[in-house]
Amino acid sequence: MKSSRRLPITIVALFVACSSLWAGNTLGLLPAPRSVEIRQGQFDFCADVNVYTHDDTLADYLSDYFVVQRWIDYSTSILVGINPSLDLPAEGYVVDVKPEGIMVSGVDYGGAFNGVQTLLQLFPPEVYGGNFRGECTIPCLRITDWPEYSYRAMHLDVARSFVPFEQMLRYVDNLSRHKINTLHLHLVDDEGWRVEILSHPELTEVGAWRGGEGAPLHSVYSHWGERYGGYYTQDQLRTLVEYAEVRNIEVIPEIDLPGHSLAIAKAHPEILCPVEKDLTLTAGYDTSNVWCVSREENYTLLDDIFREICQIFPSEYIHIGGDEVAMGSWRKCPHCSALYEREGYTDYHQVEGYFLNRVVEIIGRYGRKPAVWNEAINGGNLTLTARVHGWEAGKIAAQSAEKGFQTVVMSGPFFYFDMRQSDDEPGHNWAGVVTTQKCYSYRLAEQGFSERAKENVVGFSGAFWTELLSVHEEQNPHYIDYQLYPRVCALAEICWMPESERRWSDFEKRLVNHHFARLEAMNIHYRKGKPAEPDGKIITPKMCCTTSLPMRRESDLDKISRYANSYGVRAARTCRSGDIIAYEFDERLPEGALVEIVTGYRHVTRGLFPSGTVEVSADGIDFLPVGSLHNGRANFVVDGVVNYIRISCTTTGNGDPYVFIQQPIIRVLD
Ligand code: TNX
Repeated sequence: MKSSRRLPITIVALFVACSSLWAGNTLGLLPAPRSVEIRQGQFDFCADVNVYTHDDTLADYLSDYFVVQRWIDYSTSILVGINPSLDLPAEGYVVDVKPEGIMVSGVDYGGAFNGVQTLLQLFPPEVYGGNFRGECTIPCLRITDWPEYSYRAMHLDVARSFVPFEQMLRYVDNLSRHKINTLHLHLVDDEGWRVEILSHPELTEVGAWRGGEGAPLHSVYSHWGERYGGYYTQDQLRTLVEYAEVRNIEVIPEIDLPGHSLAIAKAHPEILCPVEKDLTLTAGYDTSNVWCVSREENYTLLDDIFREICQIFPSEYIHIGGDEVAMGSWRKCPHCSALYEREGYTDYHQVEGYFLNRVVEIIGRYGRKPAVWNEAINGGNLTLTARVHGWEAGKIAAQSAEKGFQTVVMSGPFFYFDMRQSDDEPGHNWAGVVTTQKCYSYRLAEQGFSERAKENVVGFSGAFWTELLSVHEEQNPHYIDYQLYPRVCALAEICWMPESERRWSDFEKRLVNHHFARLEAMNIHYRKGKPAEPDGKIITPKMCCTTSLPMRRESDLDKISRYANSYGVRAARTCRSGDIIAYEFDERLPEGALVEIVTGYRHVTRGLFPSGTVEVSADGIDFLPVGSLHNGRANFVVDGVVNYIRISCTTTGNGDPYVFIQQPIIRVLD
């Protein structure tokens, strides 16, 4: 919700806007504050400056950065306090710098915390190294500031890739430095159940791990054939909640329902609809992931789960999912289709609405409100108390707000930081290339929001889905930082600054000239710019691609043979051990050429050969191994006569009912 209390200073808004833009640039504050008045003189900071705050939590937090006194006396020159009588909206603060000292006052805890973040930005970046002992001068000034939106979030998917606990704390810490105040924690999905539920230990015993001997959950995305996963104990999650609270961040847990539930279904297959399944295309692996709506015992299990979730997380809202539900099983289920008839529904989205309303009732018993993904409102029967997260492209978020739902804007093409940042970089691609500038450019009216709908926007959220994290971390242990920063900086400002005052050119100057040095000092491995192209040039020698796999359309293989489909083409079933993909060239490949072999999608490691060998041959009879597949891929350098390349699969099943076939990329140095 927009900050409702308006300050008397709106009369001088124009002056304030100008001074804020100007001063923002000199000081490089990010997000830019509402108003900065620069005054005569300066405050000299040196090693014996003492900091005092009456708030013990803040004192602990500040002691990471400064020498903090536990008493106040004549030597105190930086004072941080909470003053509820300040005439400021929630989370607002004032920073007053005078020659004799600095006063940071927040209207509430969040305000004081935000003020501290601004204070830190007035120091040289080394302040982020901790225990700052340097000398510096800070110009006398008065900053008055408050956020435009009360919901300023980043999301983190810990299901697809397991994010170690310590890394999660670091994630929170760095967000808090950007005045982000919410962590939306996506705790469970098809690929993992990551929260300990004491009354149901089987959920993590089975659902927290995938791959390895006899595991009910198959390998996916990375670590093929190995046991991979992990979960958080309730104690850890409570520690996270406290750690985040100190940093003015609320953790909102998400249990994604009724779809995306393969991990729990592996522990409790009875939660699924009792329908016949044809598993030939997946070599026997059942990927059904939607809860049966009509099975009453399901709601008892859900009650057990949410009772504990609500004990761990004190947040007002609990996210209950609602996205991408494959409704086919409900149509086939005798009980769910009977429910459909009985309720007089006209659309299966209403069945989803029914299920989610039951879950709303459950969390309501524990005093909580529901948050959902935007599809949840498609049936028209979901309770209006739900807060809706608009993630799909286009006018989806606007429609939710127009219908009267409190709405969080997290539209994929602007705020999905799992998307790539240029064509050739790692990342998802379904929402296009998401640059920092693209994120910064989001404007509500341009995205279909009416004045009325704007009133229902509670804020913005970036998303970080982690299908690709565990794969890319192998090469780049700083993949999270690379994907988040500086896009989070843009998000932070969108959440903080009124839309009418945002200027990309001004933001970019502050980012590059001031904030990059801070990110550096925070030890964030942010993206510094477009990476260099690989050396050499790509050639497309005449070739014919064949496979032992049945194709959906035989003609698709011709496209691969002509290097005419860089997206890949789809075979009609999963892989089996012994499957072959082969490329036969008219002429031998140039000596020294670098060949990149990919099975599966290009950007996403799915639909691939989980393991296999790559061999080459001069005559198509005698083959020599040149590599084995890792995450469905292999590279080799042409050494000798190569007229044939053959990829042989050594695993049956890849979790999907298909394999994607790609053209090889052959690169020669100039
Ligand atoms: C869509 S966003 C999803 C996620 C994926 C994401 C990848 C949403 C509610 N569903 O399950 O991880 O795209 O970008």
